[in-house]
Amino acid sequence: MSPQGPLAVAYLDPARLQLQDAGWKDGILGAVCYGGQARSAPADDWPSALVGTPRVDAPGDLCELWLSPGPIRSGAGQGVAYRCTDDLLFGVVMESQVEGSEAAAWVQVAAERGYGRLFALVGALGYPNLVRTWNYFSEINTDERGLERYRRFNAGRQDAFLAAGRSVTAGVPAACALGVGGQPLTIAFLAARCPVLAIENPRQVSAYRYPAEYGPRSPTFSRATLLRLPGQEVLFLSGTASIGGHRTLHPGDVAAQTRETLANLQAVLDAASRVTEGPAFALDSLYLKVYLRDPADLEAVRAVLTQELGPGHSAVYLQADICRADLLVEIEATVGLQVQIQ
Ligand code: 3EB
Repeated sequence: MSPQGPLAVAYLDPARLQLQDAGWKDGILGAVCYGGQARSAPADDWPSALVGTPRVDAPGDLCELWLSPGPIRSGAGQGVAYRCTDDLLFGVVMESQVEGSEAAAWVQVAAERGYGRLFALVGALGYPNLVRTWNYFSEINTDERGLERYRRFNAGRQDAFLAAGRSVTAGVPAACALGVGGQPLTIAFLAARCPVLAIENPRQVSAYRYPAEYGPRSPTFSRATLLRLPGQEVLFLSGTASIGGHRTLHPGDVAAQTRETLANLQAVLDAASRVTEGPAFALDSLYLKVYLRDPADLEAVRAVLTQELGPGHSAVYLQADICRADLLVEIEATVGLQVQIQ
């Protein structure tokens, strides 16, 4: 595994990790392992997120490995395991459910604490710029004392940004937030020493400006971030769904939601292509991660992707709850780095 730039990613079945040579781990920043069978981390000596999203398009689990030619250092702080290069830091924050009096608004408390620890860590180590966060927790659409859990998560997340003295609009990370049964709050993140360029979608109201009908505190994320590393530009596209302006479009119609989502991804790519120093970003060259609320929608969604992107496109499908009850599908992607699929 020798990525050509400072950052690369590999996708493989975690069952195969043990079969590799001893030295291969040196290039790994961290891992996010997706799948219902992912009961244990592939190794305990680097940051690993275990995300219980069943894979719906193939058997087995999917392990996403973030790679760098290094040199890579390991550490832990604020209870967070991390690995870092001179440019980048990858870590995983977990907050388990607390029983008792706090349990009522658990996700809100957990998000505030988890992001608080994250900010303390990256601040102390000198990687202040959040590039990308991946957020997973259980029962995302469940009402928790009169407020949907996702909305409580948004309140806790935004409070942590404010408590850390951070803007909740400018330069916020690309992100996704998905519901996974039985999942403790799990936040995988990539942070950088260098500034990160946030990119918005002209077809959508910025999430951090969503009106109060979507909850008392707006979600704190950008539609995409562009990371400029030495000799490499990497674009992180946030989880993207069938939202126009701030409204859900095509409720109940998964094929139409998929087409709308692709139009949104295209609009974000167009915006990013206006600021990149490299060639324009193309939708059909992305490696897509597709979250489906209902696994029975696999063929309908895949048919749209094949029609719009051609049979050569790359996508992997996972089952998860999307953060609005009327959204059936959400798609995220990363582009500009070498992707190894094994
Ligand atoms: C949306 O556009 C759909 O709360 O971190 C997408 C990506 C969504 C990230 C988050 C939520 C988040 O509002 C949901």
